[in-house]
Amino acid sequence: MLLAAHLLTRFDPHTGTIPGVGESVRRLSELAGYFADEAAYGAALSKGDPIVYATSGAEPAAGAGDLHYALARLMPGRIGGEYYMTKGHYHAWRPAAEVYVGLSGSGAMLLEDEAGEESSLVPLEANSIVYVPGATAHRTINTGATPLVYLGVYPAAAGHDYGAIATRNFRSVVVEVNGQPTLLDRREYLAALGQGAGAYRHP
Ligand code: S6P
Ligand code: ZN
Repeated sequence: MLLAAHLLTRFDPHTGTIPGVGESVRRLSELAGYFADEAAYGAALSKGDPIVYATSGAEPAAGAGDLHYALARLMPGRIGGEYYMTKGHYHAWRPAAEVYVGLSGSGAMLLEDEAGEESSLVPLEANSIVYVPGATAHRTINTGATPLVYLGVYPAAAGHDYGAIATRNFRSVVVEVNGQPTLLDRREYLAALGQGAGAYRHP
């Protein structure tokens, strides 16, 4: 059955908003434990609690073959050397893949396999599409100076598993080194910060 109200959604590619649809907002205070440099995180939070990212989801239908999608706006910024980023997650239904379409701004997606052995940093910007395979942890990172806006499309049955990332985080961090986004081993970055490998939570 064609549900006319669900067939077309107009959105603003510069803000990642859908007129008339509320956003789900993630502020800096909700990202405790995600950024590697805990001293820099505490210092930033003492100055305010800015919005780091906001999402607007659409769930037109929830049948076995249906799709859900979400627009997101990830703000520019850094905590220490690490760029503003999303929490990141696996899909609760592990085989569920996802397609990301960059709409404005510039950044990247950090993708990791579940064993934590492989990390890929894939550019995400206007006119680019990133395919996230199933069973892959995915986090979006804004490496630019303007909001990074993108669309993600995923199976309605995907669900979100934040627990694994909240517990052990990604194996890699993306930090600015000599003005360039650089993928580093979390353990080595923490050692360089003087926080020691004890703060590295991946098994
Ligand atoms: C949903 C999709 C995105 C994220 C968004 C926020 O499957 O991957 O819409 O929800 O990038 O990230 P997170 O990790 O807080 O859900
Ligand atoms: Zn996802």
